[in-house]
Amino acid sequence: MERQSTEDPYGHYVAGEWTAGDGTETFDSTNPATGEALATFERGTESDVDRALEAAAEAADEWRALSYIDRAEHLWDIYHELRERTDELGEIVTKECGKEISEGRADVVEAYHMVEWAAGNARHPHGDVVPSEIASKDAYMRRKPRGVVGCITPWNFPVAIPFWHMAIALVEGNTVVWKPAEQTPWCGQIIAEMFEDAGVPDGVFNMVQGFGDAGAAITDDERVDTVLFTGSAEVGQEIASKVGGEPGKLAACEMGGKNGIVVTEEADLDIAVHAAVMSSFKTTGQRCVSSERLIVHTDVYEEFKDRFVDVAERISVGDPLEEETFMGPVIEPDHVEKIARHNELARKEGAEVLVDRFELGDEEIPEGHENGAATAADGEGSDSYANGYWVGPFVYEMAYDPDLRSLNEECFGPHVALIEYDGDIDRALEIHNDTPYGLAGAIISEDYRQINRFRDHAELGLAYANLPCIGAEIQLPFGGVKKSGNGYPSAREAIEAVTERTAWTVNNSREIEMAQGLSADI
Ligand code: UN1
Repeated sequence: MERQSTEDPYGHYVAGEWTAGDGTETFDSTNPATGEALATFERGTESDVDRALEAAAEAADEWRALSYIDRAEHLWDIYHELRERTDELGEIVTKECGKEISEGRADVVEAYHMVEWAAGNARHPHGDVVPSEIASKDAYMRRKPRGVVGCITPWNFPVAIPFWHMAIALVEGNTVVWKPAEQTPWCGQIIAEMFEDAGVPDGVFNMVQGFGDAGAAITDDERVDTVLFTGSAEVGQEIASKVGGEPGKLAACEMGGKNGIVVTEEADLDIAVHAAVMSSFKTTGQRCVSSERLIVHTDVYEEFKDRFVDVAERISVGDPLEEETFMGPVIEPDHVEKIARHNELARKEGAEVLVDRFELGDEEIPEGHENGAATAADGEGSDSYANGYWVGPFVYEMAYDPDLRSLNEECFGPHVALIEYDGDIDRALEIHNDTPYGLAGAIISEDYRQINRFRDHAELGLAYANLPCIGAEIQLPFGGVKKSGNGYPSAREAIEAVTERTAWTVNNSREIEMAQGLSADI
């Protein structure tokens, strides 16, 4: 991507054209490791969204008339491009959202896995042959696209999650209007260029850059048949209740969690510490599946605590472009403040603080990577990492109390509570399930009875045994229960949200015969 001047910001992609739209404001994409602007983008308005929706509605008939396989062909082009450009795009993900470089690449890999799944699925059966009570009747379930799908995606997986939503929606025959997260518009721009290069017909894929007002203009519009949302609990809840209340409109929303890992008295502590560190600190705690509660049996508590604290004290926070870095910066200054408020709240509620690296010492601030501070334009190095949004681990010990806000409210950062429990697996489950959320969680145990009890009774969408609670593969359902969401905006389950089911019944005789013994005499 060539850097443009602020006089010439990147625009929206609507009806197969690049457009500046009619907004008067622009915004910058920022490298969180340096605080420097990467590129400038038009801020979309309601009328920009209106045109995108119009284009999507107009393109719907022709797109749905194509075969599944023809639609998927366009996605295969994108699949190959994502594969070939994984390293380059991974670096852009890292520069724009601060995730360390293996995570930047993994984001792109996850994206092409989803595209592969969706495009490959075009050659799989779509629907069911269903038995009928009447021998002369044939009965089927057939799928049809719902129409226009609005996609609102977060910054923490700026390539993967857009494809979770859009690959399935498009292959199933829907047209799409997408708003990328305002923190990662550069990734949005690149993805839109891929759709353009893949020759997706005009109006089938539309992208409007912008903020929550543009997002609301998409979700609230009556031309949108399905909303797919991944992001914060507040916004997701608003969308789910608003859209859910409108007959004929569907929303599948996946939000955050206050995810927990249960370490039982049977646990292998090597696995426990490793899984807890991965779950709490990878992505600097900014996954919706990141863990903020470690619920540890009293018999192994002290040893687990010592070992976990030891790793949290030394884990590397640093240059996200370096392969050996474990944690990059957090996304933006407001997020640094939010994490500070959560750390403060824990203290106020009586936390025993075990590790506080919130304010990294000067010597811990990474030095500039030779490319790290580069803007999209100059590609030159600089040492401006001192202006990045750095936050280190905050680990605290807290006696369990169901009313503590610290144990219930999601921080979305490297902020984690150790909670000691005494008793059996049911006591651990009671503590584990006592949050408003239910997205991801794990049990670390060598006892299959404890493991199976967790599987059956943990209130979760994604449950793991002897693993971190991050790192789901795309072919599994991804969504949660309780406040974590009302649906699955990805893979097989997303098909339910972007298709209508027709119960299709055909009579093969010249008589009308009814089911349920209903008389057909007239
Ligand atoms: C998110 O945290 O917002 O399971 C998505 C994982 C990734 C997706 C995370 N595959 O960790």
